[in-house]
Amino acid sequence: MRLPTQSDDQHDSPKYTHAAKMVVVGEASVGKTSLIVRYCKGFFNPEYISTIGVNFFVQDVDLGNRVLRLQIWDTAGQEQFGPLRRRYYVGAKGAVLVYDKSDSSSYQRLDYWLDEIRENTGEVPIILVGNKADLEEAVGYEFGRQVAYTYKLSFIEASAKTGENVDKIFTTIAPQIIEYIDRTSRSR
Ligand SMILES: Nc1nc2c(ncn2[C@@H]2O[C@H](COP(=O)(O)OP(=O)(O)O)[C@@H](O)[C@H]2O)c(=O)[nH]1
Ligand SMILES: [Mg+2]
Repeated sequence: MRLPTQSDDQHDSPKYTHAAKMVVVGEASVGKTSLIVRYCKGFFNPEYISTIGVNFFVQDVDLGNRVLRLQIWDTAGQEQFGPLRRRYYVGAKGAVLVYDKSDSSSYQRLDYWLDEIRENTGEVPIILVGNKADLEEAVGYEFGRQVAYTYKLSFIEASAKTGENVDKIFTTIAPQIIEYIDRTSRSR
């Protein structure tokens, strides 16, 4: 038997080159927690997810030449409490804004969420996500794309249930966050 050594340890956790906090926001029940759990844990389980209630997950995003250690913050049921939520944004270097493609009411609240993100984080990169792509759609691709174009956001449609495009959300925003960190730390 061989005892574990420090080099085993390093092998298990690849070195990251950057680290950042990122928030996931949007109306209640659009699938924010489901997307985070799908990405970080690799499964979709509605019953378990509703009871998690943790504040954040840590996940390394491997971009080949760089690795971003993301601290992904979930609102954990705080969607309704505007003033309390301000603290949640402190230090965030990126945001995922989620709406539910199968429910137009969440789409109609996007400018409210965009205002809140911008007010609390400034010009951090944001990716807009139309979730629940596996269901019958109420909000077409063009509608999401138009909001993204107007506000200069990245845009993707995904499904936490099937896993479609979920990794792509994070591999799309990660290089933008790295670029944002490098740019803002140089200018200080
Ligand atoms: N069909 C489908 N249901 C989803 C998807 N993502 C989340 N849900 C369901 O939508 C409900 C709300 O999801 P949840 O992750 O708790 O939303 P949150 O309030 O934004 O965190 C749950 O019943 C989920 O199982 C998806 O991509 N497809
Ligand atoms: Mg949630």
